[in-house]
Amino acid sequence: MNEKTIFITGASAGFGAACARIFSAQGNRLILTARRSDPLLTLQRELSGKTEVHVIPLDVRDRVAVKDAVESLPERFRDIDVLINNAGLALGLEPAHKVDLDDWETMVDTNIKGLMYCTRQILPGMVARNRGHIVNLGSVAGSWPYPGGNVYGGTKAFVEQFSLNLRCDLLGTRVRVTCIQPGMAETEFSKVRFKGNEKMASQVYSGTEALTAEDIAETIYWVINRPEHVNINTLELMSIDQAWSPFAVHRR
Ligand code: NDP
Ligand code: 8X3
Repeated sequence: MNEKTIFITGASAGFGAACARIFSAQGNRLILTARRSDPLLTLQRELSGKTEVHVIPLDVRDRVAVKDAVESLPERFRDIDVLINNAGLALGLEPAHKVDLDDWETMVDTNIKGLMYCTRQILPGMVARNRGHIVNLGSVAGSWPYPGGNVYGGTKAFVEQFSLNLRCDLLGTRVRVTCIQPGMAETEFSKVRFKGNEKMASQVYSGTEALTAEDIAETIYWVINRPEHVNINTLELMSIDQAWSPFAVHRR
């Protein structure tokens, strides 16, 4: 693959950090963003022998900050070839009538609006150059309902449909769009969902061989490295230890 400039949101942990590592190996230029700057700087030090890394502390919920971040990129990082819209989170697993409304709002602001802001800011350059690839992190939660999935699953259903609709708008260009839909993967995801409760987080993966961040990064690597006329629309993957359950039935 030719060298690319890759903009990753949520690169301070999990899938985003794993993507940074796998793409650094090809000598791609990386723009790493997330709210926490310390892990980004650590990653920059780790990868700087392999490739050029530009770090931007960025909260994707801040529309003005997203615009400033993209507009003030150094010259060498300006022509973004790949946008990995990965920043996202689930908060809580409560039934809808008990959730904290702030949690719902944070998920909508991050998983939907943040992804929209980054896409709208970076896509025009891709269209003008007639090349590019946007990879959006959806989830199995966007297709398959589960108790407590309420707004998190709703945001990921948005990500899938938005990705497909982008392809409709981009028909006739060489800009590709892919929605990756992982199942259970062991990262900081559950620690965030359970607000720092490590015990509850570890129970999610206990006794299973969950997907890893590297599994997702390798999948994204594969998707991006298909021949340029091939667009992977959606790609769902799960651990061998995860599947669906029968319909739940309430009996009186
Ligand atoms: P992690 O919690 O390990 O990483 C999430 C990343 O998102 C962190 O780098 C975090 O950085 C960043 N982030 C969160 N909020 C913001 C924000 N407002 N602005 C910028 N960055 C933000 O989770 P994963 O790596 O597992 O998750 C990555 C994506 O994959 C998410 O969209 C998630 O919904 C999705 N996903 C995860 C699955 C899983 O089981 N793990 C399965 C399916 C999908 P910081 O806190 O520094 O801002
Ligand atoms: C994360 C996977 O099953 O916890 O998107 O919703 S799940």
